Amino acid sequence: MSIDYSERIPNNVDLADDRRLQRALESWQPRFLQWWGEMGPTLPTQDVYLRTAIDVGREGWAHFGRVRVPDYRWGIFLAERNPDRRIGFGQHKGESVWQQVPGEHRASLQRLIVVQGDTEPASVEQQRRLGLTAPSLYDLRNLFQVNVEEGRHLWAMVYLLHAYFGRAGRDEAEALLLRNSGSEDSPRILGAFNEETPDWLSFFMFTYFTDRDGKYQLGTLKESAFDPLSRTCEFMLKEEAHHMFVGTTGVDRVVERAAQLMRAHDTDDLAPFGGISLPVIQKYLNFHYSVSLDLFGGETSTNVANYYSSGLKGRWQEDRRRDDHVLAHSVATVEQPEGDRITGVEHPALTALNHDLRDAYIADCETGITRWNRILASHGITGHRLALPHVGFNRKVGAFAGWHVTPGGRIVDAATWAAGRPSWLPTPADKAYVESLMRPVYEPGKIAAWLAPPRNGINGQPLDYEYVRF
Ligand code: BYC
Repeated sequence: MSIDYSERIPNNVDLADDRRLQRALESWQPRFLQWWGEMGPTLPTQDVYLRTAIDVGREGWAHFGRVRVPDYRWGIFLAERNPDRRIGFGQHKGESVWQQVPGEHRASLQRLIVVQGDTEPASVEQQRRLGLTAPSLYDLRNLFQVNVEEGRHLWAMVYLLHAYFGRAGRDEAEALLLRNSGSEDSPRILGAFNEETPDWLSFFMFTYFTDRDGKYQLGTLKESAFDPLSRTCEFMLKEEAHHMFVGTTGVDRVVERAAQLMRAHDTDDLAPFGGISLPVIQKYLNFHYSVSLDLFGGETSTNVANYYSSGLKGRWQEDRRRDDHVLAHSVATVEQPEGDRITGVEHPALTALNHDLRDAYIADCETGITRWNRILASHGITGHRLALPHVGFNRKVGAFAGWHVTPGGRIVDAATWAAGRPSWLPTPADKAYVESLMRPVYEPGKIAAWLAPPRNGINGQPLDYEYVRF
């Protein structure tokens, strides 16, 4: 199912057949470009070696080439339609999927699409200054790739709002460009998207932990009975894989350089040698992991029970679950704080679905920890381990909000928390140190000293390829 690039808005949804929709989106397009100009990457470039989607099929969907970033062809790409697709869960299980939005689910679906859409431009805003300090042209190119694709994911949600939600949808599409990350007056909807991404260690942690929340949320929306949403998310997930690759391998490289310096100088304090010490890496990890856990909403939620029962949002890999896919009589155990202990409490499985998704996410996050500890071990470093903090650590949303929980999972009082905080979360001094390492390295093949080089180039290109030209 190839994409028509002769159109003003590249698409595979036969936009030309619906003049009204086409006109509406064409009038949103200049506003998007204006937003990109004002809130997108600040670094001017001549061109960047980027991939662009040319097909939505399994093989060969991407084309690589040098692109002037403002000329990137953002468009509307949905995975191929399966005419036999049926609803896989909830009260409508077994019925045909919906090609239109049922009136009774309009508000909820719109809300889910707006929340999803809001995160995409938010991340571009958070990352807009990182181009000024990239550790290599390879990394700079990856940043731009992530940014243009987040821009396209915004297009994906805006298409749904315009095509299926009438006037209210068009208004929401406008509003997606008006809220801004970190703004006092009109912030982005979800907490993590109002945090700063001021340095590249934060960027790697963000693409590891926060983009991974995106993978899981998109995975649940891919199950949706609303077929256009499902198809959109299916294709977005393809693009998302590279974003998490950037995070995984980015942290790999920081850990690798830390390990090399620890061995070479027989010390844990890497500041004199221009590396990032493991305790600082751990603190950044603690921060990004805990704010990303907040993105799953409350452990128990009637919203999610309703989304599931009515077919709007499924579970991660719904079709691999061996149960009735209705869950009316199932229960699940959820940890929650009680006095000075954390206990498991049984809830109806339906209300615990955010927790269910979060569990799958946590298991996935553990794979990164295993890999980074393996890198340390391969350098003979056995006394230090990275670890995920306890789920209750540093939480603002859900059962642990308002509680003080240590990374090890102990409930403590406010004073103990305040005393421990500098060893658990990045301090102003940690941030200033990481910031001091952020110097652009824009000579082809060269790389900043605080991280190891990548193992491979992009799309088979050598590491000294000129990935970005100025
Ligand atoms: N911050 O019933 P509750 C991505 C609100 S990332 C602020 O516990 P629910 C990406 C909630 O909206 C994936 N508010 O939770 C990554 C609700 O408000 P209303 C983004 C929050 O509804 C990197 C109230 O609190 N996609 O794609 O079951 C780069 C009670 O909530 C937060 C999605 O999230 C928070 N953290 O689940 C680029 C998917 N958490 O409605 C992109 C769409 C909760 O009572 N969204 N609230 O006014 C959803 O599925 C759900 O809305 C949530 C919350 C999972 C977010």
